[in-house]
Formats: sequence, structure tokens, C-alpha cells
Amino acid sequence: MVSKRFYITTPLYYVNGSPHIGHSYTNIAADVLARYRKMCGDDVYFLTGTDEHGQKIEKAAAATGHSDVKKFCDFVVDQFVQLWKMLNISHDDFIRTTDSRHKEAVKNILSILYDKGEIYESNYEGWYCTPCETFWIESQLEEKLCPDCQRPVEHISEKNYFLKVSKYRDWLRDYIKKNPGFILPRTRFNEISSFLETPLNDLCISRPSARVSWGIPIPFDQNYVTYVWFEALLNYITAPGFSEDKDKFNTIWPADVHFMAKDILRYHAVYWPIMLHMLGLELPKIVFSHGWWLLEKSEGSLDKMSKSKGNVIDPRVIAEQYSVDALRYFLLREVSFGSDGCFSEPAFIKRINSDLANDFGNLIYRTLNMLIKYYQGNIPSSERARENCDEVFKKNVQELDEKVARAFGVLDYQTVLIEIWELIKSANKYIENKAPWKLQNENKEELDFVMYNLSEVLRIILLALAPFIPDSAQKAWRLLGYKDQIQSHSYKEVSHWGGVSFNQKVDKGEPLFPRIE
Ligand code: ME8
Repeated sequence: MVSKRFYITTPLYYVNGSPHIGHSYTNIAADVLARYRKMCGDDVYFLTGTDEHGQKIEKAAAATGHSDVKKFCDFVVDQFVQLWKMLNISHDDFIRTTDSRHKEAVKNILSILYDKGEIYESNYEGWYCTPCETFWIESQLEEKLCPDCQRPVEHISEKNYFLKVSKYRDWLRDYIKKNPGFILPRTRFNEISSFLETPLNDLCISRPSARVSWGIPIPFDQNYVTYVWFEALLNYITAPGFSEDKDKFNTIWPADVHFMAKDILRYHAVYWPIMLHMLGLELPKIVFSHGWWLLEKSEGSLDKMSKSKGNVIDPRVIAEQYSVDALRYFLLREVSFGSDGCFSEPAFIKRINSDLANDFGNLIYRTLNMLIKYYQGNIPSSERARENCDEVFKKNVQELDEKVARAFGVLDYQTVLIEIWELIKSANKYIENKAPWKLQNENKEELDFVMYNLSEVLRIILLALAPFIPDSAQKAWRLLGYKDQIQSHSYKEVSHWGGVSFNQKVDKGEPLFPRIE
């Protein structure tokens, strides 16, 4: 039997502007999980991509003087592709909603749902927000503005196609109640549960081609294109081959984790599960909605970082100035995954200096330096240390793998890092307490014991951190005397004591995270 792959997705980002820190955040989080699961032995399928149809994109192309919308998309998509490369995002597939594999599968799915009687035609009268491409009823507006983006809406009346989502509300409510781990974190679960207490309107899934021409034609009515949200959500099944390759699809679906921010949770936690149910497919295991990165707008007031508002931090600039791994670490350590965070350079510098330059950097530097000074770079042969680690490390080492697994299970990256830092901090304290520089003259056997312990703890820390800071972990791995790829090792090895070999030859190298002044 073919085993089920571990399937991770990110949203498909709109190509109406360049990617910023917010998009990088989601992809870094997804990448860390992908790397972790691979180290746990899973066959990971990690999907990301871009959302390229609809009026928003048409308008963005026109605003930048592009008469060919696809060419405009190609140009912006390349910025996403380059950024993911720069940030070491290890996705296995990149889907564009303009790919023919996606377009054909969407048409096929529309026909399936139409034939099943889940789609009907009706007149739509109400308010429409062009940037969000969303219909609103009068009572949902906030002071006549779109409740999502607070921009003006237009009144329209037109014939459209609707998906019968309303009749599945009770089914979904029951499903969510029975599966409390389906929507994470808990606050978002509560939000969706209370949303489902009110009636659900059927979803308008078409737009007249006379108004929006840039889209996937509806197969049963050429005067319409598909609503972008309806077709974009389908990418999660079109990419793994829902229409083209059922065998492959069955090894990948259902998704293990869908990542996104809270702005688009409702699409993923309400409409998407109903669409899957209509198609007779299983639901994803976890829909995780993280918080927003905000920027200070004026003193004391914060605003969501957003492409359409243009108030963004360019991740390339931060990564170039401080390093990719510093950015990856900061984003996942600074705020709890699920809460909002305010991005500021002083906070970034403070975090990198204290955690990466001081705690982590110093531990590597001092350990390697002492190994070179006292042993010409050869890890000492201490049978006593290899058999049993020093009592001070025992609990942390034995429990690390389990604690990390528990935290990763609920996408609590901050707790994973805090657990790893417990070990880093205790190793730094160990150096102070044991004072190897004194042992060198006073007790050679004890020095061997202490330095083997430090080398071994360093090995464990590097393995544990590899999914978060892959480049730096690999560099330090080499310095510790390993020739292979750190990520070819099993994550289980973090709790197996005695991994470093006697006489393994270490090197000092350059500081990985120099202090930022
Ligand atoms: O919504 N903080 O695309 P999008 C944190 N195409 N994350 C942020 C963020 C911020 N300030 N800004 C953006 C769309 N993000 C649709 C998705 S999926 C089938 C279709 C991240 O380009 C976050 O993951 O507006 C958010 O959900 C996503 O980008 C929205 O990207």
C-alpha cells in the first residue's frame, strides 16, 4: 500500500503587488513544518502558488500599463518565485491559477457540481466590493463601506450562478463541534462556530464576463467567468491531481495543514469544507489561521501591512541586511503563531542580538573555540560522557523530541523555540559553572567529560533548529565536524544521547550571527 503523504498548503497569493513580510511569514511557517515533517520521516508535499484571475488583477495590470494581463502576472509571479528561493522555501509544487492544469480541473469540477444540482441561477442584487471581489448585503456594511477592507462598495443587480452552501450549514456546524482540532487556534474556532450560528447565504460563484473578462469561463454558460475565490480554493485539489491523476491525488489528499491569516479564514473554514463535502471528499485535518503583521501608522495606532495599502516591509531588504535565517527566526519567535505582531527594526535587532548573536552564537563560538584550544579541534574521548549525559542536561534532552512534537502538532512555533532555548541557556550556564579554563589545569578527565557534553548538546541543538534556520544549522554542522546534510538526519536523534564521535574534528569558522550594532 502507498503511504499517505503529509500535505501542507499556503494561500495562493494575489499578484496585484510584490510579496511582503506577511506572505513571507506564512511561507516560512509552512516551510519550517515541511522541513520538520521530512526530518520525522514523512513524505511531504508542500504546495504554494499564486492567484491570478479577477478584476483586482486586471486593474493592477492596467494601472501599471500592461495590456497583456498574463504578462503582468508572469512578471509578479517571478518576484514570488525569487523570494521563495531567497528565503529557502522548500515547496514541492507551485501552482498558478492560470496554469492549464488548474483551469481545466476547475471547469471539470464546475460541471460535476452543476450536474449534481448544487449550482443554480438567480438574480443578485446588493453591494459589491471590487478589491475584495465580494458581495455584501446592506446589513453587513459598516457605514456604507466594505466590512473587510473599509473601502467604498458599488450597488449592482445582475443574474449570476450560486452554490447551495446554505443547506450544509448544520452539517458543518456539527462537524466542527465534533472536531475541535479542525480550526486552530481556539479563538478562530470560536469565531467560526459563532458565525455558523447565523444563517448562511448561498455563495455567488460567477461574474458576468461583460464586467470581468479575466477569469475561467463557466463551462455551462460562456457569458460568465468563475468567481476568483471559488476557483482559487480549488487549487488545493487541482494541484495534487483531482481531475488528472486519481491515484496520485488519493495519496496526497486530504491536506494535513492549510495555512493562512485570519482575513481569509472564513473562506477556508466555511465555504471550502462545504465544497469538499459536495464533491464527496474528506476535509483537511487542520485549518490554521495565524495573525497579522502590523505596522505603526502613527503614534500608538497600528495598521495591517498590505499590498493594496502599500504600507509594507520588503523581506528582501531585511534578509539582505541581516540574513535569511535571522528573518525566519524572528518571525516565528517574536509572536505566538495566531496572534498579531508589530514589525519594527529595533524589535528585530534586539531579538537577533539577544537570542542568535548572544545565546546561540556564543555557545557555538565558545564550545568550538575551547575544543580547538584544549584538544586541537578533536572532540575528546570520554566514555563516561558518551554513556550518560551530565545530570543538568538529562531532563531537557530526554524530553525535547516529545515536547517539540507536541508543540508542532498545534503549530506552536514559539514554544518549540523556547524549549530549544532552554537547552541553549543551560549549556551557556554550564560553561560558566564548570569553567573549563580552570579544569584544563586541575582535572583533565572532568574537562573531557564537560567538553564532550557541550559538543553533544550542540549537536542536539543544531538538529532541533535545522527546520527553522536551515543555512546556519548546516554551516554550524560542518564546523562541528560533520560532512553530511543535517536535514538528512532524523529528528528523533535529538533525544538520542551519544551521537558525536570521539576525535570528530571541529573547526572555528566565522560567527554565524554577528552582533548588530
Ligand atoms: O487572500 N500579516 O491573497 P493575498 C500576516 N488570493 N500575513 C499576511 C499579511 C499580514 N500583514 N498580509 C498577507 C488572498 N498575509 C487570496 C488567497 S487562497 C485559495 C486565496 C498572508 O495575496 C496571509 O497568509 O491577499 C494571508 O492569508 C495571505 O497572505 C493573503 O494573501
